[in-house]
Amino acid sequence: MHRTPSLQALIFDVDGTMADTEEAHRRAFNLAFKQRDLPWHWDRGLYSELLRVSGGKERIRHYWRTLTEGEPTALDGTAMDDTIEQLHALKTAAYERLVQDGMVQLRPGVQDLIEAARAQQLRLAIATTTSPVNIAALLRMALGADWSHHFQVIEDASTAPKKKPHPQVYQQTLRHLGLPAEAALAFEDSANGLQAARACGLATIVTPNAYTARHDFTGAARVVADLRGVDVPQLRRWHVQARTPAPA
Ligand code: XBP
Ligand code: MG
Repeated sequence: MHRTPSLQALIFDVDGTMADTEEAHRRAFNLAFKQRDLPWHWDRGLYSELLRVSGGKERIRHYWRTLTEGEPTALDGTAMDDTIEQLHALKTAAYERLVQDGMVQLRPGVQDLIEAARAQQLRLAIATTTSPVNIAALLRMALGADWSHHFQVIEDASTAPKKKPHPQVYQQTLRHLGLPAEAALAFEDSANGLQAARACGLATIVTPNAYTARHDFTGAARVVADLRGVDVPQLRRWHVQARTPAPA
């Protein structure tokens, strides 16, 4: 009989899971558009739709294409690529300032769980589609200058260019951990993230937020409001339950 490996690693998504960052991202995108004198403004309703496209650059490109659908755009591909790169650099700088100004905190229970997991020798990893600058800005504020020592593997937009729901970021995380999916739990907030984790066979704990509350979380091992009070024994129980086939 195939024994389920014990729980050895926790793999965290960043945006929306470790912290409610998307409001800061949304403001940063709008600041960048303003800096480039573009008449674009992403309100919460539009941003909620645009969040179905993972990756800031991909999101800008998707939005731009919807604006110019059917029209011969004045910009050729290279000019559009350059403009998107410049806009995203402005946005990332604006996001970093907003985080440094204290706009974003870790969600309830996240820091306690990270510390408890480390104390109980669970390995920690990050699997995100966001940019490395954004991870550092958030976790330096939340966990201190040595934040990266908490995580053995960090896979992000710079190392896994194919964005969720593509499973690349989770595939690379598991490979660099040297673990099978059965030995880990993933933590996500969105349908794209859940699909990427499930595509790798990862049991996934979902903590929705205001932007993702209505997403489809079919296949999640658990959907909980947040990680408040969730400890390592609880995760071990969820891990065993997720890997135990339901009675026929
Ligand atoms: C969420 C994303 C990111 C952020 C914006 O990442 O899709 O694109 O919205 O960050 P995850 P960037 O939930 O996987 O952490 O502009 O750097 O992409
Ligand atoms: Mg997320």
